[in-house]
Amino acid sequence: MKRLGLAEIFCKTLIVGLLSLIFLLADDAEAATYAHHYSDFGITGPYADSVVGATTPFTTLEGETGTLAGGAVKRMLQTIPANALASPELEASGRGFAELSASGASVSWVNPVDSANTIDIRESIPDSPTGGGIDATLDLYVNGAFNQAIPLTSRQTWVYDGNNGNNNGMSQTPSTGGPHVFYDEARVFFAGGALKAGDTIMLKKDAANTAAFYYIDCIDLESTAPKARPANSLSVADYGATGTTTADVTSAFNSVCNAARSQHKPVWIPAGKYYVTDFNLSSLTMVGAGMWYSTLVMTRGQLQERSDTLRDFCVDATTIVRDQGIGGVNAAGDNYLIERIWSIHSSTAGYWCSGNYGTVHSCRSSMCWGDGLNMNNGNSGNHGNNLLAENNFTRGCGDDGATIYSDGSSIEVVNAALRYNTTVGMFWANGLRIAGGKNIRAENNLLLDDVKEAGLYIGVFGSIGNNLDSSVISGNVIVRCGGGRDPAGMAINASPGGKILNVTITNNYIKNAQFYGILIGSDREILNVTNNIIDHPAQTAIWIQGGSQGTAYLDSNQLINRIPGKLAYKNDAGSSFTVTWGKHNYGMPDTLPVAIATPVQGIEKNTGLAVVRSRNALHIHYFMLGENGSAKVSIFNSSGRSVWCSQEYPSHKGENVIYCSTGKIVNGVYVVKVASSNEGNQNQSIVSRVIALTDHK
Ligand SMILES: [Ca+2]
Repeated sequence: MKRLGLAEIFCKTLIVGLLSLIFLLADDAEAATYAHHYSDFGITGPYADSVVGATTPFTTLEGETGTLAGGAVKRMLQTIPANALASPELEASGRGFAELSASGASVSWVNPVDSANTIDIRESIPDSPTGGGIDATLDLYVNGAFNQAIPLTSRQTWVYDGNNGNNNGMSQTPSTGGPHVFYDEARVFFAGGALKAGDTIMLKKDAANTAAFYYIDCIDLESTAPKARPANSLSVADYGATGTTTADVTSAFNSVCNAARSQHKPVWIPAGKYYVTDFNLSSLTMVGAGMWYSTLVMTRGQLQERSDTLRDFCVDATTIVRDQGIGGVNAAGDNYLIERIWSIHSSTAGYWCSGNYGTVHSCRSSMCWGDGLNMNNGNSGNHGNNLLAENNFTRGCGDDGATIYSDGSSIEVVNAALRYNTTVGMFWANGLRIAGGKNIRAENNLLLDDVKEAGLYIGVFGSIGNNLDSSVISGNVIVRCGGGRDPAGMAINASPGGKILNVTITNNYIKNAQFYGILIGSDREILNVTNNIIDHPAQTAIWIQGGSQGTAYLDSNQLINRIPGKLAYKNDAGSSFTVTWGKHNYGMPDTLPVAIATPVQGIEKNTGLAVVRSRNALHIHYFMLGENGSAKVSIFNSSGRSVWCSQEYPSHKGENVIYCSTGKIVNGVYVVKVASSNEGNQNQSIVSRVIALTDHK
């Protein structure tokens, strides 16, 4: 069997992705500056330089990696809260932040971005005692000199779920209990102009900064410039909207849109802030001066996009809880493009998109109470064909970060893709979710720090969704994900009756899953799971829940950095879920507990000795009980002659591993023996196992 190399697969994916990226960015004069690579997550080898997630024009610096002074405290997630649902650490990017509570406490960084003129601060300040939030400032210094006081608010954070397990509670009353949604973002320009690379940025709690605490999760730094007005455009300023007051200018937007539609001209939104309710936006192009410059503040309704092009502005909303139907972009129709829009504080999805040939590209969603972006078939008879969400960035939203959703009351979603998107810290649902459809793809997405559910979820939308008929999940990187509601880096699950068919899961990297690496739990699945890496899961790497039905083929997957005592694989569904193992898995399933008939002193009787073969080596795992000591491994052929033996290795309590190159060992049957002794114990313990080496070509 020819094994398709990881590098080959990643390169193909990357080339396809980059070609489409270049095409879509052809008119973008603003160069993207920041991309994650697989090497950022400890992936080595020929594909370490491949891009994953969104390439963004901003660079993120974490609060917990800043320089602390004046009594500032670095707070990292130490233990997962008992319910694994909410804490300031759990909701933080990187699971950590800098706390500024003491007067004079500060966090600072060296600016890496040349000509940085904007900063977006992800932060948390306290709620008011009776709920509803407070306002406060935080002082910003540049190179040690006071630069500006940044206004912050907690009016759109701090809701309470009552500790009832619902986990999306929206009570504004602190006495309800179960606080969550701690972080908002403050977006400002640097007063006094752009910073140079190498300048020092400091956030400091001075006497004038009256909040009891400031949790600084991270900052985004960016160099941006206003975009030019398109030729032949109609400006909303000429129809009565100045962008300088909080007066409602919906009528001006209706007027300019009607005129633009009849004259076949684009609408121009000059820099400014415009307070609007839903207006008649359809079949036209609307562009702004950039997402940092032109802002629509939605006080009622959503942007109802129908076969339009929307580009280069921000849609903010005044919502304080979920499901008020305010804010965000609601897209349908044909051939639409939503590009470089920033959706903030919408009460539902940042982007809710159905129709034909719709694209959401290089957009951002922040603090939306619903999905960051949702590509779907609408509800009640709509459809979704050839939908693409690419290179988008979502942080701190309240449902799925990026999702494809096929509602059973509509025509099934066909040909939809999520690729090169980044999601960070979704506070309720999954980082990325595939919920039904046909020819669905999730490729090269970066999914970080999901709070309550899985980093990447594959399934069907509740009891009302279409089956997932075919899907490819490839090249995604999932880090520190899985929570109390769905405890896995990757979860594959559907409600009873839903079917998950023909899913290929390949080349994904699941690192530091907070519970399980991959969780399978459904009543009908057909899975092909190959070339994935599960790195240091907190629990079992692959767990098939009781009651699951289906089949899975697993080959060339790797489990690395397994925590001693945790299982590689567990099938609680028994014969109702059939797993077929290929020959090239590493770390599984052969590291399953190997029963040793007789209790053996010095080596744990229930785990004993396990041998895993990779392409060129044997990985000989053995377990020490009680105390540290030493061990020596020998391999004998079927005639009893030693063909290899190790040195006497110092060995520690728990799991140890010794590697033996198999380059000079021909195929055949061998006996592997480990002789061990604890410190101070002269009695050696010996366990052995018979293995068969066969050709791996
Ligand atoms: Ca952080």
